[in-house]
Amino acid sequence: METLSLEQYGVVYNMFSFTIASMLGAFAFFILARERVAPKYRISLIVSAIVVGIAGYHYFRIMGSWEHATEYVNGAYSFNVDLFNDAYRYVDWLLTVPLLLAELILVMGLSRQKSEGLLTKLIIAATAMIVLGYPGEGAAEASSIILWGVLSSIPFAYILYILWGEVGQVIDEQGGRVGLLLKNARWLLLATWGFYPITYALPLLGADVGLIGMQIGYAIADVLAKAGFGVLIYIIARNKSDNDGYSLEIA
Ligand code: RET
Repeated sequence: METLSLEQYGVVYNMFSFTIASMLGAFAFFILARERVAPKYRISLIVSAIVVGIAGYHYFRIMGSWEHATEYVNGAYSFNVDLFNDAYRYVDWLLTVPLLLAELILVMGLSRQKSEGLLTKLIIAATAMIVLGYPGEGAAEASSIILWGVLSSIPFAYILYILWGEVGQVIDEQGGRVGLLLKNARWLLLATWGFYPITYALPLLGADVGLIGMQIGYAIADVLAKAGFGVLIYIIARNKSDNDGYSLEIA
C-alpha cells in the first residue's frame, strides 16, 4: 500500500483525462481527414483512427482502474497496487505498435510484396519486444527489470535496424519533400518510442517515482506516438496525393 498526496493523485488523474480527450479528438480528425487524401493512402488514415480508438478505450479502462485502486483517507490517497491493472498498457501496445508500423509502411505506397516483406519482420519484432518487456514491468526486483528490459531491447534494436536500413533505402528512393517528411516520421518514432524504455526503468529510482512517473511518462509518449505520429502520416499522405495529381474538390 502506497500513500499518494492529493497532487500526485490529481496529476495522474488529469493526465489520463487529457490522454482520453486527445485520442478522441485525433480519432475524429483521422476519420474526417480521410477524404482529403487520394484513395491509395486512405488506409493509413484508417489505421491511425483505429490506433487512437484502441488507445482511447484502454485509457478509459486504465483511468477506471486508477480510481478503483485508490482510496481517499484523511487528506491523502492510499494506492493498492494489486488492484491497478497495468496489463491494459501492454495489451494496448500489442495491438497498436504493429499498427503504427503499418501506418508508416502503408503511406509509402510500395508494392504489395515489398510492404508485406517489411511488415512481417517489423510486426514479429514488435510483438517480441512487448512480450519480453511485460514480465519486467513494475517488477519488485531491480534484476528482473534489467533482465527483461535488456531482452526486450534486442527486438527494439532490430526494428531500428530495419527502419534505418531497408526502409531507409525506400525513403531515399522517394526523395524530395516526401522523403524528408518520411525521415521526420522516423525520427519522431525514435524520439517517442525511446520514452518507453526510459519510463519502464523509472522504478529503479524508487517506487514512488516509478508509480507516478510511469503513468505520466507513458501517457505523454502515447499521445505523441499515436496522435502526433498519425498527424505526420496524414501530412505525408497529403503531400503524396498532391504529387500523384489528386486534387481536393472544394464545393
Ligand atoms: C519496453 C521494455 C523495456 C525495453 C523496451 C521496451 C519498449 C517499448 C516500446 C513501446 C512502444 C510503444 C508504443 C505505444 C504506442 O502506441 C517494453 C518498455 C525497449 C518501444 C509506440
